[in-house]
Amino acid sequence: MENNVNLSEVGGSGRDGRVLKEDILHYLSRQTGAIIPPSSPSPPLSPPPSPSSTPSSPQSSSPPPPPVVQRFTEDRSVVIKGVQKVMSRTMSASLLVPHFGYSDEVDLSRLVSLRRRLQTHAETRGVKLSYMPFFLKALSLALYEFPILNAHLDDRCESLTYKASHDIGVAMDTPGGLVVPVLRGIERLPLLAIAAELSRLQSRGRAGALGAAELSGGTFTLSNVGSIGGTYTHPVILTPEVAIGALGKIQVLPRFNERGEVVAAHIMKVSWSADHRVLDGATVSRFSNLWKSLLEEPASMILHLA
Ligand code: CO6
Repeated sequence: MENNVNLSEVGGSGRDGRVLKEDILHYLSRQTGAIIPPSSPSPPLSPPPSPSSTPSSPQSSSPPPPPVVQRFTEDRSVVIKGVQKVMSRTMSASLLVPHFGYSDEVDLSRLVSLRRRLQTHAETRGVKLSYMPFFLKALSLALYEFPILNAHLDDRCESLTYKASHDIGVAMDTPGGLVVPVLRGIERLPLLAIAAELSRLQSRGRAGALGAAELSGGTFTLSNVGSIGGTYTHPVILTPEVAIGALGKIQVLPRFNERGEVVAAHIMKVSWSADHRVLDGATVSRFSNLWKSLLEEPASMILHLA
């Protein structure tokens, strides 16, 4: 209960398959990517790396060692469970939705310099200010004008519920796999509070400690896969939501300024997917234009301060 572990997913090594404390510890260590203690009852997925390939134990200040590459010398089957099982279930349900995609590029040059200036202010308050809080705040402002994108559609496509609260799921890459914790009521939160909440959820995600309540009830999803790489993608809608956005890597690329000169611009691609049963391309294009304009002229967000 403390760690929100579903006991049916834990193999019991006790008498008659009873789940023991060490089974739970073993299960949690696998969720968090921690090293399984040698006393663990289950065998590892593949043979341990040879001593020559084992990285020496790092000093506390040194960067983490590169991940050990596991080479399989024979076929192995593993049971799909945990985060992967949830992903398989939700993504299969999503494919029943007729998706359409819409993409554009955003010039973040002004945002890059604004964030640089604000970062020190955030740090004095103990908060790490990444780009995500700006992307999320602009998203919330755009959803105010296009509430149909912040809605839930029932299975039979008979009822669309416009959601009052902007509860935004953020795709997160964790040692246990892809999870989507939800930042609730971001329409009411200032940038610093969004940044702090995102950091809190990231730490819980890294520790494999996110509970069902933090992982459900989103009204829209944003995936910043660009923090890893990529440009355009095709994100998959998390039902009952009706749209999702995915962001590519911010790249310095040549672009023309208003005087026709070539300048170095910070360009990010965005890809939206929307449910074509309730949304059309023109609506998503207008919504995307508004989100993009807020990020290209980030000072304009001040106009919307409560
Ligand atoms: N481009 C370039 N650099 C970036 C970007 C982009 N888009 N986004 C963040 N960053 C930088 C960021 O500024 C940090 O650098 P410093 O400021 O110098 O410290 C650095 O990357 C790390 O950022 P961090 O990940 O710590 O924080 P951030 O708030 O930007 O992102 C997060 C939080 C939870 C979104 C992120 O950590 C994460 O997990 N991203 C991966 C999400 C993912 O796996 N998505 C795939 C879902 S499946 O979408 C999908 C359709 C398919 C492809």
